[in-house]
Amino acid sequence: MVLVQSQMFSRAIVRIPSKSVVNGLCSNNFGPPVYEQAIEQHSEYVNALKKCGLDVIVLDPDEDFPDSTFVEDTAILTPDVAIITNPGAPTRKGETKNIKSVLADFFQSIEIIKYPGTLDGGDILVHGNHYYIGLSTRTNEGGAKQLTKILDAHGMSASTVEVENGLHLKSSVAYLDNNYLVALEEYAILPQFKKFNILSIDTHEHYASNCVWINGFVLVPKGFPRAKNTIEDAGYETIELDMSEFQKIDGGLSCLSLRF
Ligand code: CIR
Repeated sequence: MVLVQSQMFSRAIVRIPSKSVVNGLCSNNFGPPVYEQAIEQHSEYVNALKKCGLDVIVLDPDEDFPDSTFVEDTAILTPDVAIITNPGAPTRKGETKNIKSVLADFFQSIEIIKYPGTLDGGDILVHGNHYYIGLSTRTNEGGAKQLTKILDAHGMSASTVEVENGLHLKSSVAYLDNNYLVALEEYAILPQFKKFNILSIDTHEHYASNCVWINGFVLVPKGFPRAKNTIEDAGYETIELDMSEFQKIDGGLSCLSLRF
């Protein structure tokens, strides 16, 4: 079996939460995030990215968009091309406008997902040159087809996965490296993921299946001891971060940055 190493990252883009983050979209009853705590947790997140060796590009808050701190949803970054998404939630579509100009400094080739296709970055799981596209309430068939065509033109491949639990595909699945896939137990049994060494996460710790591999470290959310142990037992050094305020509005660790 070929062990696919994850791409080493050198940079990340993040956006500081706006005061309007308290109005972020949510599907649970945790109540609104506390702005000051969100700012503190975001700052710890940036420190963790730096500890992983990344140069962090920090964008100003955008009050017009309550969910704009979740920059991952606005673009897919590959070694050759950056793809600006068309987020599936109507209140998030405008978030892409500022990202394009930031990415233009780093990518010569920029493509765009267009209406009626919709696609959120949180639905894209990368494994080497292959991209798993989650079909969710945010990402539709049209968006998946457009992304597949763009990736194909750049020598990469894609396939789709139905997202039946969780907001995005990556709310439940994370690729680390060397064939290790962290997956919520019901995703762990999908035929598409049979070839991976699965680190299975039980339903009670579902939130922790959104973790992020960065240059050998794995960022994990605080308060999920079984998931943390499972990842550490596989040989990874974890960095635990308090994500309580972002969890309240369905945001996880991967959503807070674009890594490249
Ligand atoms: C939303 O519902 O769009 C935001 N409140 C959370 C987005 C989380 N993003 C992600 O999982 N990539």
